[in-house]
Amino acid sequence: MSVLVCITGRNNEKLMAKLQDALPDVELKLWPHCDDLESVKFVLAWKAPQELWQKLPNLKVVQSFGAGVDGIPMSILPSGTVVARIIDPQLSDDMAEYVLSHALAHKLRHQNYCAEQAKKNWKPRRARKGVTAGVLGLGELGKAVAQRLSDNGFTVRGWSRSAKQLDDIACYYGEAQLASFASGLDYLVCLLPLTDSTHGVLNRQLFQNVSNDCLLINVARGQHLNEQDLIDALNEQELGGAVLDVFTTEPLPEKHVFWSHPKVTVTPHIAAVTNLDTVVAQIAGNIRACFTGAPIKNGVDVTQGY
Ligand code: NDP
Ligand code: OXD
Repeated sequence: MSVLVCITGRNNEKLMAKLQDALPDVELKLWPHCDDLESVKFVLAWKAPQELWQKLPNLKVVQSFGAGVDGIPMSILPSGTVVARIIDPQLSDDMAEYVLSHALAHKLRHQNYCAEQAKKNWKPRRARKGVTAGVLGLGELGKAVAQRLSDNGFTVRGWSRSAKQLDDIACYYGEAQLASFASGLDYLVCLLPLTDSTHGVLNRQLFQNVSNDCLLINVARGQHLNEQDLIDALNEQELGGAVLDVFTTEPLPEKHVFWSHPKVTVTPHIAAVTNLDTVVAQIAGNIRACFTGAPIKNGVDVTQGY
């Protein structure tokens, strides 16, 4: 059995060294240096090229290098392949901090004061009053974000696929409750996985339910957002602003309107970055489990796509 690491767009030297330290007896191959794809049973993947997946007839486990699994085309994997992802309290904590910091910055009008400073304008204003925040997705990250916002004085709602009961969070679920969930929100955070059902969920219809001063924070995937709907909603004062960490095309193209829109804050997909020190043991554990037939941890439901 062989293990293939196929992570593109980053330098994998440290990861390979740490994984090899954790698994001294295992031969790890790093894409594209693998001439025997037929023997591969375990793939650690992130932004793997599409052509790879067709060439792995004996695949048993795909481990995402991140929390999301949308880059793994589950429908074409050999039947029975287990797909696992990263679940890490540090990732949830980082995400909660990112969202809270941007929500507070909007409340306290930090961006306005930066713009006023550039013009040498002394223009004091009160903080924004609205504190109702809604989190789309109440999974590992969404729950942590909802709790952090609630702990910091926000009134929080959450929306998920199945019904939930959480302390301090008003829980909504399913399509039928989406409009009530969104009604009058001052902050709208997206932490849904990208699936056929969530693609394009951040659209004009949803924006028309929230308050006109609402801050959208998209930290899930770029494809959740209808970009033109966002620009129209911002330009027509239907939304107060947007913080975007994820984009349909990453890196965000130089000419993209988001870079210079006065109501948009762009960050380069850094809201919660997979931490080598905390995840290597988790990944190595799943590689060992694949060898021994033990249960794989943090598997997703391949029929639901998350
Ligand atoms: P989880 O799988 O733990 O949670 C997903 C949540 O979304 C669940 O509450 C689920 O509902 C809900 N959901 C799924 N489909 C629907 C639907 N059709 N309608 C309503 N709710 C739905 O995911 P995580 O919290 O771990 O991660 C969320 C996403 O965050 C990742 O998929 C990834 O894209 C993104 N991410 C971004 C990062 C960044 O740096 N920007 C870093 C890490 C992740 P239910 O509970 O009922 O199943
Ligand atoms: C992830 C991400 O899914 O970084 O982990 O986006």
